[in-house]
Amino acid sequence: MSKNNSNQFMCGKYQLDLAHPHVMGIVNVTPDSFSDGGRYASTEKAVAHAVQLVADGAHILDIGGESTRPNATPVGLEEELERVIPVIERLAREVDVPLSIDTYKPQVMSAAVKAGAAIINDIRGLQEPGAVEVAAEGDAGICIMHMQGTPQTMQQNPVYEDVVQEVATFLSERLQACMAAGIKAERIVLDPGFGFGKRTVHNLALLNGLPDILALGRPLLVGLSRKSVLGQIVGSDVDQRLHASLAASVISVMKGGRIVRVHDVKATVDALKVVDAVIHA
Ligand code: 9MG
Repeated sequence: MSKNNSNQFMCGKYQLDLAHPHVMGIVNVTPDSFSDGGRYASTEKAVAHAVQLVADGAHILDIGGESTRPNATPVGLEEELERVIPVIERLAREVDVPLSIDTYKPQVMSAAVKAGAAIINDIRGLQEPGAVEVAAEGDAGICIMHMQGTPQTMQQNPVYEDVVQEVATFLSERLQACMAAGIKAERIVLDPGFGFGKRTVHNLALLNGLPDILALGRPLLVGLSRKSVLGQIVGSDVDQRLHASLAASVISVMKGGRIVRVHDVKATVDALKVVDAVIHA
């Protein structure tokens, strides 16, 4: 145990010491409509990608079957289960890092945990009916994220009077609700939800305000990788945002973030080794 218990993150059979930054690699499981192999091919592709991310140094893998991009088309329950469960079952056998399920649907959370997921990453902060109860049943870690609106509406007209205060209040209320349902604080990390119902000005205020959110007492997960806020600052397309994403990860950790959710694992791991060395010098 480290001296500071608030840095410990309990997730299934894992205990992560978030005194050191951790990199969460993104694994999107989306069907490859151009492949003859159909479902099998998309499972194989996702598993191979995930195994590579672990080889690149990922400490956690986040597996999602429904895009959370603005205006993304929602995916039905059965389709989402068919996408993510075979991937989680395979990875639970093939890698030894915590697997996170990116979903807001309680049925997917439940099936994913049975299949071997150790973390539930919910962009809706466990607000769907039944979600808190499912999360409370087992010992999975939980990521509670803030979002204004839904992925279909969130970027239409996000408005805040004080974005840092409002996000902190929401996360504090959801933290209390989870703890009231029996989920121990050690199982919870908080996430301001960059890009989810936020304009550039809101995202930048939140990045500067991470210490205020950290004051809620739980470690912070931050996801800025390749997001449009970086594109707006740098003026680059989504596939040209590596350098901006690295800068965002470094700043996030310097400001108190402890898990960064990224596409480019190898480069991020190296960059954060430098940050970690400075923090602990
Ligand atoms: C699924 N997903 C996409 N972006 C994310 C972010 O910033 N945080 C978390 N927790 N999940 C995200």
